[in-house]
Amino acid sequence: MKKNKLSLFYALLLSAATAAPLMAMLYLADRFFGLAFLPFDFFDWLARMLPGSLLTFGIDSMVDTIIAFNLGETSSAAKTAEQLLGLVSFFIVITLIGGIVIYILSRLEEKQRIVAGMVMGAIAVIPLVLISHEVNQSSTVDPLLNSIWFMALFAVWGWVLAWVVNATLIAPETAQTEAEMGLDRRQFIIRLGSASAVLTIAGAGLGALLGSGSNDPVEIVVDTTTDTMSDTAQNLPNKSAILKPAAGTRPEYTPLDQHYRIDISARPPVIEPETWRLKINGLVENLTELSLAELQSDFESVDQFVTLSCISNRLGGDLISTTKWTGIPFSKIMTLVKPEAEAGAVLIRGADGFDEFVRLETLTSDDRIMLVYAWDDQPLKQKHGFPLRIYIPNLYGMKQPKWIESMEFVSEWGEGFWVRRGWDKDATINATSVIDTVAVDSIYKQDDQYVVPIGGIAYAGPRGIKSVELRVDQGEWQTAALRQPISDTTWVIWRFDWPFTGGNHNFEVRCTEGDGTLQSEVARGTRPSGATGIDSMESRLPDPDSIKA
Ligand SMILES: Nc1nc2c(c(=O)[nH]1)N[C@H]1C(S)=C(S)[C@@H](COP(=O)(O)O)O[C@H]1N2
Ligand SMILES: [Mo]
Repeated sequence: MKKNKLSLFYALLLSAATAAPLMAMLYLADRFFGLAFLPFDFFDWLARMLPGSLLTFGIDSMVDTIIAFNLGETSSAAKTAEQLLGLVSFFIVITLIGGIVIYILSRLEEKQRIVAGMVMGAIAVIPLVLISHEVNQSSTVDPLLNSIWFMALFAVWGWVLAWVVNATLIAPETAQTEAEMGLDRRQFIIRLGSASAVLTIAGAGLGALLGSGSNDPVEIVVDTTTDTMSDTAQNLPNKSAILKPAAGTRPEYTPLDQHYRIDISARPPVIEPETWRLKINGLVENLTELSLAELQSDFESVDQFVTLSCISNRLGGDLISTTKWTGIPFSKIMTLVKPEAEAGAVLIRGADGFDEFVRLETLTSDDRIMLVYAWDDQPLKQKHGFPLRIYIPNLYGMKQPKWIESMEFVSEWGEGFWVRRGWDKDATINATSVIDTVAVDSIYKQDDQYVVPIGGIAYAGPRGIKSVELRVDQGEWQTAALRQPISDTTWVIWRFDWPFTGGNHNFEVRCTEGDGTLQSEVARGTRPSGATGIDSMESRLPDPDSIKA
């Protein structure tokens, strides 16, 4: 009889076989009914609990991988990597819990196992229920219903575990020898594994197929023909600018579906526009609540073309994008709520639990600061902060909360989400310049000489760009031509047409801010204050004499 008890290793093996279908069921329910998907909640919770350095290390390693393997655009690939990490870590946790449950069950009387399994399953899920309750913002279902669903599902899971234990332990009794017993167990685990795989694939496949999109209830689908540029993109304020970008320069106005996205949740919070209110409280004379409709109709809207950059954007990276922001000037809110004299800062909270303090001094320093409800002339996309975010020029994205729920006027500034995790407390944008292209395919002849267009962007937030310089093979810095920017808060496109010589060349770029300050040439990584340094590119050019006209 003693031999019949399961080893911990075997218990874990059996448990692993049940973990995948369990996750598939969670996924199915999420896709069909909008129930919370525990694996992502678990990861979001981990991300909030882990020390900042570890979190940054994790994100950095993912970005490294993405860059190394050229896995496409950084921010969406990072989001996918996060979700994968969520699935893997959840699988491990479930396997461990299930392994322990099996281990215990195998030591109970056979009659007790089913009830004990169901009870243990339901108890084991309680911490996960609490976690989900704490962090989930994307489920469209009442939290109580979510909790009931989890308890029920995990009770069933416990029942399955008990069944698995019974099946494994009963079978060997009919076996005559230990060798046969081992064979039986092996056959059983193979069958269990196959059943598990079939269930998992069926569940996940069904979820992906039938429930696609059901999780984005507020995503407003506008029929924009994907290949053509939006009206806004075609009618930019600088459309008559003379200088054309060198071929291969990133789009001056980022197509909205290509705008980078960075935030702390595997899935963006879902906010119902009808019930959502912006709450403004704390040290103000007029405590105020505003609906989205009121924000849009009671105040005159303003527009600003903005380049937003993440403090995690590496030198030459793609966590920087440009679009049109629409909203109301923050000064109008100040007039409305009348801050008290002691107010020194505003604590802005997002629906995802993100928070950030901004000094009142900063909030009143620039009349372009605004509460934003539209991007690219459309309501904010869910992932970009629907229904409301803030724009504060001169600061990296980490200081500009999305999904704003409340703004509390407080006496003193404090550390916000990323500052508590070791990032710069001011997060002022660093001037940066980038080479996007050495357009070898666009070589052309000018005054009897072949030239190659070289181009890219330069950006110093609202401080503007005065000049951009390029140097080839460590030679003299030479002034590039600048395209008139879309606005005084967007990046500037530069271009340098170089009368080249054949062979391999090294190109470097640097810029000077509006007030004459040269950008930092010191090579420095993103953490804690944003990357700086000289961006460079190597390129091989043909021998001009060998080019046929
Ligand atoms: N509520 C909330 N706001 C947030 C964040 C977040 O995680 N939660 N991330 C910030 C960071 S780090 C950046 S770079 C910008 C990115 O905005 P985007 O994803 O719309 O491009 O949002 C900022 N606002
Ligand atoms: Mo960021």
